[in-house]
Amino acid sequence: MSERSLVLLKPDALQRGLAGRIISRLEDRGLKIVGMKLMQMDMPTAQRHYAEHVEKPFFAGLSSFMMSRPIVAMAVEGKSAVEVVRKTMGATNPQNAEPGTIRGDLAVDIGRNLIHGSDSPESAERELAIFFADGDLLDYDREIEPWVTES
Ligand code: DAT
Ligand code: MG
Repeated sequence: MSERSLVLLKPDALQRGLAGRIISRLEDRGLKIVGMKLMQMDMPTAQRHYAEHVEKPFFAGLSSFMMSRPIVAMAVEGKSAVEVVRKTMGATNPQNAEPGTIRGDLAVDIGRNLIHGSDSPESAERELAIFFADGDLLDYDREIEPWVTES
């Protein structure tokens, strides 16, 4: 029943010190982190990840921005994770993103929109394989309480 989505915290998220707040919003929504790494994107990865946009006029700017500084790649899991991440992110152009969404609250420019989230379960599967090997993603339950239980 649960689903996984790829999330990228783009360079602006880390440069602006917003990584923690963005991750909190995803966790607050109930999503569980099942994979996470700090990395710097290279051109082969940018072309593969943004395959649908390679021919678009904005690809040059998009790819050079994505490669410019470190990003965080995350795999998040939960019920309808793909759609929940997209709704939590808000519209691609932050000027159209609703208040209450990550982009609607924290971003203003389509070229600096802080976060990527897969747009369908099929995209999620394809994109997760770009950033994570099978063994990188952990299958676990959240069952630790904030107190120690004596047995
Ligand atoms: P999303 O990131 O919401 O899935 P997308 O897949 O259409 O949006 O585009 C990927 C990224 O490319 C997007 O986050 C920002 C950039 N982008 C899209 N359309 C653009 C445009 N018209 N001008 C500049 N950058 C654009
Ligand atoms: Mg997209």
